[in-house]
Amino acid sequence: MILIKLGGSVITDKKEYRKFNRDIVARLCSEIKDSGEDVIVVHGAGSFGHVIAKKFDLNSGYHDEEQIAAVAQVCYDVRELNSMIVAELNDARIPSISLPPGSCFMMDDRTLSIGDAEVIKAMRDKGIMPVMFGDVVQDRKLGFAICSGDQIMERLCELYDPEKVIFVSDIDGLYDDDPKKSPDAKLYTDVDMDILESVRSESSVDDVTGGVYEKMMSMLRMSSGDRECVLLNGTVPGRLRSALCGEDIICTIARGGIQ
Ligand code: IP8
Repeated sequence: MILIKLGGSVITDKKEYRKFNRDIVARLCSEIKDSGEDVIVVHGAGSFGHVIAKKFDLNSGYHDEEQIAAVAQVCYDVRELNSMIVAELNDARIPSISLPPGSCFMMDDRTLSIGDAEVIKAMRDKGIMPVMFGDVVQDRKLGFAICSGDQIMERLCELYDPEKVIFVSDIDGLYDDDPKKSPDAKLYTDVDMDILESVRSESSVDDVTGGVYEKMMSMLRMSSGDRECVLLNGTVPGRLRSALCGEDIICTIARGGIQ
């Protein structure tokens, strides 16, 4: 089984509140179907989640009555995004059902627990893909907290021990500088813990690599043993299908886990 996260930067326009990239998602779903691989898809929230979550400081947990309406709005928005993605998966003949983490699971001080995976397993046994996504989840300590798609990927990795993990974004992989601003930025084809620490220490790239750093750490945690964790550009047609089929592509591969 291969675990795939469709990142918010590729499925939405992160600059515009609730802008869905339907054509790209439809193509990515066809690429998954064409590969013939058994997969589980998770997706991020993009502009359906981050805009309001940031405005109302939802990741700090409950501290203000005004946040409650914002929690409900974000949950509504990410469920709408999820419905559109599930529709595209079903259109591509990948039978799929929405599984909102915020409606099924709890967090404890920002850590998601999928204690009982029976529903996930029951769906998969019938050839149906449960589709989870970045959501606001009730938290025993904080009231509520943001659960990222990356954290769901890590839990699914523990449950399913996938042969490969793929993160689909809108950049070719991890760079030593922001590729959208610096045309000379160098792409890292392989990343281990040492390389990641050196990228972090370059002060000129802190904003961009701040987000990517967390993602790469999460990828490294999932890359223990023989398992490769791949970060690739889903805006380029064919790359996801090639990665699923084991072909060489432009990407960054995390290896070796975290020592
Ligand atoms: O896009 C964030 O999930 P991510 C979830 O996977 C929300 O980081 C609600 C902002």
